[in-house]
Amino acid sequence: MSSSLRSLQNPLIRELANCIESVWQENLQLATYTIPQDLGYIEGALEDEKVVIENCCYQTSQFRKLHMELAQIGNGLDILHCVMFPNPDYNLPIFGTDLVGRRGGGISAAIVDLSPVNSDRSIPQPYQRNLAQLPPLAFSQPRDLPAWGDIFSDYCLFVRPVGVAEEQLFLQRVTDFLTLHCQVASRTQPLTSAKEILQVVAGQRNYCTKQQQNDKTRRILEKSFGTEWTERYMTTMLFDMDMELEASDIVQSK
Ligand code: BLA
Repeated sequence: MSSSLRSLQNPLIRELANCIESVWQENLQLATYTIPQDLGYIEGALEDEKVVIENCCYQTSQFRKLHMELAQIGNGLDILHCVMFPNPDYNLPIFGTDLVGRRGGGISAAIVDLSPVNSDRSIPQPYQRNLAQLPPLAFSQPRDLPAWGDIFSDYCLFVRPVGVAEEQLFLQRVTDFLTLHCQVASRTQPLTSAKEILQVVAGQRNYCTKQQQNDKTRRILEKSFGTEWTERYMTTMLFDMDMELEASDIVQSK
């Protein structure tokens, strides 16, 4: 990924972007993912402020899309967004993280989760065993999830980290979740039953539908790019449902 935007961003965002990329590279066999040509690098203007978005995607045998986005809104706001969408025949949770911060200032929102897609809303055993062993963390400013946030697991961490120590604690927790996720995913065998595959599809569909309801993301993009473009971006680049097509191919070939 081009480091042009990253080098200008809030230091925690820069550190997290570097960390995500190295954990991916160390633990997964990354292959190219073709981003629609006009959505890789995007510039817009929000109330006369420039918005720059850089997208970086890969795919692997377990994941249909690994997506990291860096955005710079005007001179003030920096954003890191990252989601790992498993293939529909892998019963894996969805790793997601979002960081929203000020360029010479602090981070207002920091969230990370391994979100369940099972019909019983649980994450697979190997995750639970490992996550239960992580030390509990105390942040001075925990944040409440919005109503659509019922997609997140009990392990979800959503805080406003205050000071370098809390920022580093958050970074460490993301690294732990991500490393565990890549390692479990690498050992996981694909599902063979159509019924189970369709359950994963339904779980991913619910995740994407709920994330698309995040008005804070939508509003920022709409102000800069308009409603039509934003709808396309949120449903193709951020939270696409391409697993539906892939799943029907897999189920038919069985
Ligand atoms: C919150 N997301 C936000 C906020 C902004 C954005 C401005 C409000 C920050 C605050 O309340 O302090 C903006 N986030 C963006 C934009 C993009 C983005 C513009 O990713 C991309 C272009 N959001 C995700 C993912 C998760 C997520 C993957 O993209 C979780 C895994 C969560 N963001 C999330 C949540 C909130 C948030 C839960 C708080 C929403 C609320 O309080 O209503």
